Amino acid sequence: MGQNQQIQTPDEELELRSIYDLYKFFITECPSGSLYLHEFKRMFGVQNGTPEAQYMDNIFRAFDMNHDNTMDFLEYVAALNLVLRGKPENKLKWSFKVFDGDDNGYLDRRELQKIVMIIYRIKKGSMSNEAGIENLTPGQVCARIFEEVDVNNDGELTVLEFLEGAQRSPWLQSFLHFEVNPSGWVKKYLCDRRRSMTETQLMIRLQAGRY
Ligand SMILES: [Ca+2]
Ligand SMILES: [Ca+2]
Ligand SMILES: [Ca+2]
Repeated sequence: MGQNQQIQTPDEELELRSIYDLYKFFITECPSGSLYLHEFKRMFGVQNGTPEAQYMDNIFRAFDMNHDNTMDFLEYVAALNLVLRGKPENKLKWSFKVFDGDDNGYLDRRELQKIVMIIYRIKKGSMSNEAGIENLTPGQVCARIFEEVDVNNDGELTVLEFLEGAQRSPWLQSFLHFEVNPSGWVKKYLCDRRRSMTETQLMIRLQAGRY
């Protein structure tokens, strides 16, 4: 007997539910339909001047696909869908986009070193053994990534080199898994929001036109 019905794991259900919630939150936080960087940071409770804020700068730029310095609803949902539900390859493409500070399609040492340093600051004191990077400086992490991934040795990584390198290198996989976890931020944000506002309160505010 064939099973035509797709079975969802509890995690997948949670993710679908999260995306639905994010639709609602976007509408309430951002009724104009466009979100600026400072609003994006405020939404996730990130303070200016912190390493998290620097990371958010890169994330925001990756979301803003048409480069108009605002994030619209479709960009927001497309990116979150990728972050929360994307295949591993798409998640890697996303990481590449976040790392590629000037968005020119190439990741150079300066860009990589900058993002690795930000990640180190965010994770300060909690570098674990799982990624095997606990004894490496950001410079050493950066050098090792280039050593493993930059196959044509031209000092820049293309998306293809990055994807193939991550497939070949368990070390890089564990590093990326360890540090690139925006879905964790999203889930934390949703939890905080659920705590601070019940669905009923949300509906009342919406109906009252307070957003
Ligand atoms: Ca945009
Ligand atoms: Ca670049
Ligand atoms: Ca290269």
